[in-house]
Amino acid sequence: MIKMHQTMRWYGPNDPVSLRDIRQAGCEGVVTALHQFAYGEVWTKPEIEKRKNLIEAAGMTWTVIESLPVHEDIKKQTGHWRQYIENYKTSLRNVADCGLKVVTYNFMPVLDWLRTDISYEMPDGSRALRFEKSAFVAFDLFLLKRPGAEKDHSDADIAAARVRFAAMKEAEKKDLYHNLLLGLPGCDEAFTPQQVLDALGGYQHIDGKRLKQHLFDFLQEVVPVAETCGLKMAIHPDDPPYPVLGLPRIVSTEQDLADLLAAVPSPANGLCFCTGSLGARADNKLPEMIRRFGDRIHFLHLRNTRRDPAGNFFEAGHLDGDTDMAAAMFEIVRCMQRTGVSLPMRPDHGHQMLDDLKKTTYPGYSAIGRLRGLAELRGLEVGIHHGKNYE
Ligand code: DNO
Repeated sequence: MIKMHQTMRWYGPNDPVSLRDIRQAGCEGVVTALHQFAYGEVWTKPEIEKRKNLIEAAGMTWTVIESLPVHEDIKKQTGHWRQYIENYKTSLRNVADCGLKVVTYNFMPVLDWLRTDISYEMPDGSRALRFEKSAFVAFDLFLLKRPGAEKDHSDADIAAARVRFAAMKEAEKKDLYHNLLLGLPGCDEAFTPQQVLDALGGYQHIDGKRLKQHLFDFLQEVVPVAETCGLKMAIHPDDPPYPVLGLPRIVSTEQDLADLLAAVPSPANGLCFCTGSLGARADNKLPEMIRRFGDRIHFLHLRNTRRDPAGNFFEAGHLDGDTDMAAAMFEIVRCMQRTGVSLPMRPDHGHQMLDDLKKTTYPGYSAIGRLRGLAELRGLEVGIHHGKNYE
């Protein structure tokens, strides 16, 4: 019986959640990245080894790199993009030489993820991440003041955002602005609206079709290197999975996934299947997608969201929310028995709860909520194995 390989994300030695915590949660592996390197820089072998040794000394393996970031120049094909692709290849060779096997990355322009609220109170007092449509539209129109933003929102959404914004206190506006920019690289700094507008402006002439071509060009370059050195690439989907702030998004739907897998058909060109990101769209049927793409899934982020008709969603408990996690897990279990591959997984995010309510951790990455998620998912998997009905 093949089971998932359980991991948690670790942000490195400064993460308030320690390797020991992760080990005690029952993890066999860790997902981490060398955040000390700027985007586009080559990851050097001594630094990779150093991180690997730390993890192994704690009794686990460095199972997945998340992320080896793709420089904005590569996404836009501007500036030094060719050099950055060469650097990326060198980093791939270096991590492979150090024994690593799976590399996660994304191709989202400018912002990696977007939430309006990182401390949304659940009925039981725990806290979750949330995306609230009106607050987001208010940010776009009234805080960022993005030129042409009105064109991207319906009249009804603009009217709702106006009402929402009028009722906001200054502190709430400040939090909203801060939260929405947390997905920017180097988000510890304070970005001025002009800096953000400049970054967005870099994509003014890049529509979805063109960005997709840029992704395929990137894949054509790096996947053969990954394949030769025994690495699997795992692209993370867009979060949320639709265009935002006038930016194209191209890894959002079943068709997008099919396109990028077909563009470079090597098994080294695969997916980080994030049920939380993909599940924020009602038209993504996750169990069917796992069944279809199973052979090319190299990493699993398991998380759930609850959507509403107004376009809001919050991160629900791992077994709650709109994704039927049991059905998704059933397909994962089936896929692994068929391929014989133990897929690395991590419980993606978790509610801030219990003692963690007093601590400051990376948004979504407190220990106890993730431990709860992992325990629930692990139990679900064992239950499905016990049923032993993979058909
Ligand atoms: C958020 C994460 C993403 C993810 C990257 C992968 O919590 O899932 O930031 O790490 O998109 O490149």
